[in-house]
Amino acid sequence: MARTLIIGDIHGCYDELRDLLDVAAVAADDVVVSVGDLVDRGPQPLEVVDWFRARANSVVLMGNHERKHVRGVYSYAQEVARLQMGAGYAASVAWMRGLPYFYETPDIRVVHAAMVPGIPLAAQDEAILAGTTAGETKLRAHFPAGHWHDRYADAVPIAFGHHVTGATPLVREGAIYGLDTGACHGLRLTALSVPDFRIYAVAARPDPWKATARAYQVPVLRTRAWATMSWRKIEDALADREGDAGPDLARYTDALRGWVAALRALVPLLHARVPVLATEVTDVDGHPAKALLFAHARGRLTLEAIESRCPTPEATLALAAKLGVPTSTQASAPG
Ligand SMILES: [Mn+2]
Repeated sequence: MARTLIIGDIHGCYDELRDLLDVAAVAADDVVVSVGDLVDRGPQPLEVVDWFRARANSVVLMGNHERKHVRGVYSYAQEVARLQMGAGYAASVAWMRGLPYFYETPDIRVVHAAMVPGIPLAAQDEAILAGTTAGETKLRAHFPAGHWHDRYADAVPIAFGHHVTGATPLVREGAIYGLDTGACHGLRLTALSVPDFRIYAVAARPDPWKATARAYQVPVLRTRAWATMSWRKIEDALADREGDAGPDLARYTDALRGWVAALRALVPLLHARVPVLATEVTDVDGHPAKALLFAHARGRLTLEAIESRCPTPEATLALAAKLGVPTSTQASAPG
């Protein structure tokens, strides 16, 4: 008889998914259900997504991590996943848009994060089901003390993920099955088989997210639009990293800070350039730097005025071009 195999948060851990399917001896007519959070943190998100997209008897629920991609709410883990998935990213996110928020059979209910007991799944708040930040806040309002699943007494048992329960699942037989056993943090990937209510689990590789976070520090920094960022934002972005510093990080950030310093050093040169330019220009009115030339003519050209016209690398380079100051060494951010 065909089973339903419900798998906890996979988070890009494709090797562990394959191990788990082997251990559970999944057959073609078994229904494989993911509680959601297929992507982010682990090494192979696209392989995981493609496996589910290609499998006929499968269901994937909307996790809070899929919601982030669907809504374009990016923090570091989403930026890494976008790079990992490369050319397959856009189609994967388009597919994520259509994911359901729950799955239900006469034997089992499945949600990503939580539900309010006693209310039908179709009437639940999607933010609570998916475990978004707003959903977590709403859930706390329903359960100011304790967990939603402590109060769960509905007739059909429920499986969910979202909160890491440790290396073993959170089980109250016949009632609740918390299946997020932290695969992406190096613990385990766990599944519940229904209707036999048997648990399968496999060990994860050593801390996949730690390794992935390190490996993608420089690739993620390379995607930043440095040229149009303020000096403060550049400094914040360089300081903002996830996990231990990877081997290439210091080299890249040093190169970028050197580029910023060279651009900042242009400002006094641009200030000093205006009086010289004034002696060269015959048609001040038609010159691209006419405002600065007029300010100089009135004796009002301050260093601060130049500074305020250089809020970003791009603006600094543009002003240098207007004033005829060569910038070949500062022209582009380090690659
Ligand atoms: Mn998760």
